[in-house]
Amino acid sequence: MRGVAVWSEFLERAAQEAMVADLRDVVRAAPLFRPVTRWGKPMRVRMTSAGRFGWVSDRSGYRYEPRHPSGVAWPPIPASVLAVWEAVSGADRAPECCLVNFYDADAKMNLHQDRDEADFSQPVVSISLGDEALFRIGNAERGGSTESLWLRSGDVLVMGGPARLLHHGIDRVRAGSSTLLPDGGRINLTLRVVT
Ligand code: MD3
Ligand code: FE
Repeated sequence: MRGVAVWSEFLERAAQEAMVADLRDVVRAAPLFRPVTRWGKPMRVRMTSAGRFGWVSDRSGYRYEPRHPSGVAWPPIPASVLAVWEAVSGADRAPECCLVNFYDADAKMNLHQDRDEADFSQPVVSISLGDEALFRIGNAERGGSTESLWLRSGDVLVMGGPARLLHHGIDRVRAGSSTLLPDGGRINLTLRVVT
């Protein structure tokens, strides 16, 4: 799909459950927070990170920081998550950030580009867990045609090469479509090389 490699059901149920358990440790050390845009508008998605850097947004803008807003270092990226990068990325570097996005039933993410990283030749790997979400992908420039795909729990995407700078977003989450998370919702992990 537009140069994005789609690995449907890459993770089986037991592997998804183990990854969620690992992510509970991440969120305990670095609690989810709701970033605001540089215009002060709260985002719909709650976030945290693992790794050497985490992605933050506030009135100063979007950037990577070595610490959670509370001042603690980000916890390490779980081995279960690193193993997915090793298996699918084809990259010669390790990821420096695992951004954790949590979507409740009403959350969405507007079309955007990921361009806060220094080296766009490095891919981004995405892992979906929990409720299904309608993913939309467009073009490197703003506007033009888009394509949509429902992402399901255990699906993995790899954005490399020209796909790395395509606009993308999440239009909606299908509440109650997965039993993975006891209280529902969707987790998306994106693994990135930052520097
Ligand atoms: C295509 N996350 O965190 S993952 C993000 O489901 C983000 O939470 C969405 O966009 C989510 O920045 C989409 C799939 C994805 C991630 C990065 C991409 C698709 C991409 C980078 C370039 C092109
Ligand atoms: Fe993105």
